[in-house]
This record gives sequence, structure tokens and C-alpha cells, in this order.
Amino acid sequence: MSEEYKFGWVALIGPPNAGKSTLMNHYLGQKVAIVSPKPQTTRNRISGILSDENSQVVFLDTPGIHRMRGKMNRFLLDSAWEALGNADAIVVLFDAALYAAKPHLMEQELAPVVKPVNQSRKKLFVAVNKVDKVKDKAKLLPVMEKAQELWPEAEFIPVSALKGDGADVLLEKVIETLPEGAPMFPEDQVSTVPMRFMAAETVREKLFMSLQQELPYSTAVEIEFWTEEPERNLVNIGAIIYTTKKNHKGMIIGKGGQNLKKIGTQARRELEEMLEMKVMLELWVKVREGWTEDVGFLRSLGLGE
Ligand code: GDP
Ligand code: K
Ligand code: MG
Repeated sequence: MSEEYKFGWVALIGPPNAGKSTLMNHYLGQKVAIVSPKPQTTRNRISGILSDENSQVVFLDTPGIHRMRGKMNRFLLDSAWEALGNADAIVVLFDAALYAAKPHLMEQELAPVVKPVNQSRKKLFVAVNKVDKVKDKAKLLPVMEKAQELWPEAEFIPVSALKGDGADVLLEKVIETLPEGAPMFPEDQVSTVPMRFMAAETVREKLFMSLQQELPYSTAVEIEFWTEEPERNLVNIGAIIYTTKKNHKGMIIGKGGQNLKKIGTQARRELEEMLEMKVMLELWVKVREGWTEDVGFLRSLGLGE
């Protein structure tokens, strides 16, 4: 290990759907954070650890910063701001394709991310994301100009988190700014998040993908049991899907149980890859009214500390 080994925490901050989880997964070369086109996919703070011979970077993927009411949303925001407080560097991401097409959305959506970030006085990068989606590159100019007004101290890097364009440049610049220090985690560890939680997240992702608008936000997944049978290289996982309404339960299960079956199959396949074990996955759906406002339950899901 050379003397100037770098270690640091890097917070990924931005509105929902900016591509934060996609960028982190790109760096890690595997899926750690779940990704979906729906906002609020990322609820807890997910960490991703990227190690090489010269540096270790711990990314803190955060729930999108936005304005919304309710306890769950309050917890989501708290968790994002806490990540920011703990970080050595901050990467703000936004969807440049969206603002190139709809410039009026830019200021309004990014407003909650401007002040706290500028006031944090941390080394700041702005990843102007989804440039692969912008056909007419001239449309990027006003977006860049506006962004420079919002974060005058930042360094701007156009990227495509999905395709990886610009991601190496951004990473190199970020690492340069990190303090010298020894790695905090073993080199082969990819996350500080426990496997059980990753499994619950995997089920939640498949659930999100299978449902129509609105509904996913009222669902949560809790791992009920996890028993390993090493001699068979097998793990039995039971998970409960909570929802707030009876009719939602019906939609999640689907006609003849079809939807729940699909969710289970997709999640099991992905878990088998992740764990390199055979997985037996059992899913239940339960109605729990008002859980999004139930502080005790939110805590049991790891939300709000
Ligand atoms: P997050 O809410 O900020 O974590 O955003 P996600 O990482 O979940 O991404 C939201 C959606 O945008 C997903 O459908 C991603 O596939 C998509 N996405 C993210 N980055 C890019 C990008 O660079 N280009 C394109 N075309 N899509 C992207
Ligand atoms: K998302
Ligand atoms: Mg996310």
C-alpha cells in the first residue's frame, strides 16, 4: 500500500430519478442499490464500497431530495441530509435530459438541493446525468449555465450513469479530493448494508416494477426468516410485503396469484446470483394500515435510525 492511500465517504445527492443508484451500481460493477423508473425507490441510505490498490471510496446513495409530507418522507430526507453531513465530498446528480426538454422544472426541482449543499462547504461535484438521452447537445448549454448559477463552487462533469460515459473522469476527480487514510473495510466488501436488508430490497424492487403508479409507495418488505443449509448450499428466505389497503393486497397478489409469483421468481433469481446459493423464497402479503406514519414500524424497517 502506498503512503498516499485515499479513503473517504462520498454522498450522492439529487432529486428522485436523477440516476444516483445507477451511478453507484456502475462504479461497483454490480447491483447494490435497487433501481427503478419510479421516484422513492431508494429509501434507506445504501452504501457501496469501491476499493483498489490506491483508494477506498464509500458511496452513500441517498433517497431523492424532494418536498413531500408525511413521516416516511421526513425520515427519507433526514437520512439524505445525514449522509451529506458525514461525507468528505458530495456529488449532486440531476437528469439533464429532463431539464433540456422542460427547462421550467429545473429550478423548482433542484431548489431543495441547492442551499444545504452550498452551505456544507464540502468539495462539490455536479454530475450532469443522462447526457446519452440528449440528442441535440446545444440544449445542454442552458442547463449547464443554470446549474453553474445554482452551485457556483462546484465542478461540473457531464455523465451517463447508465452507459458509463464520463463516470471515470468524475471518479478520478472525486478521489483526488479525498483525504489520505487507510481503508476502513476489507477490500472484497461491497456494502456496509447487511445481506438480509439487500434481500428485502430486491423483493421491493421487483414489487415496484410489477405495480402501477401510486401503489408502490405504500408497500414495504420485511424479512421474516432466513435460515441457511450450508450442506445443500441453500438458504430459505421468508419475506412479508406490507401494504396499507386491502384492495392493494389484491393487486399485489394478482389474478390467481400470478403477480406475486412473478415477483417471487424474479427476486429469487437475482438473490441466487447475489448470494451464489440456491434460494427458496416465500412471500406473504399483509395489510398494515397507516404504516407509513408508524414510527416504530418505520424504525424496524431501518428507516429514521
Ligand atoms: P435515483 O432515484 O436517483 O436513484 O435514480 P435511479 O438510479 O433509480 O434511476 C432512475 C431511472 O433513470 C432508471 O430507470 C435508470 O435506468 C434511468 N437512468 C439513470 N441514469 C441514466 C442515464 O445516464 N441515462 C439514461 N438514459 N437513463 C438513466
Ligand atoms: K428511482
Ligand atoms: Mg435511488
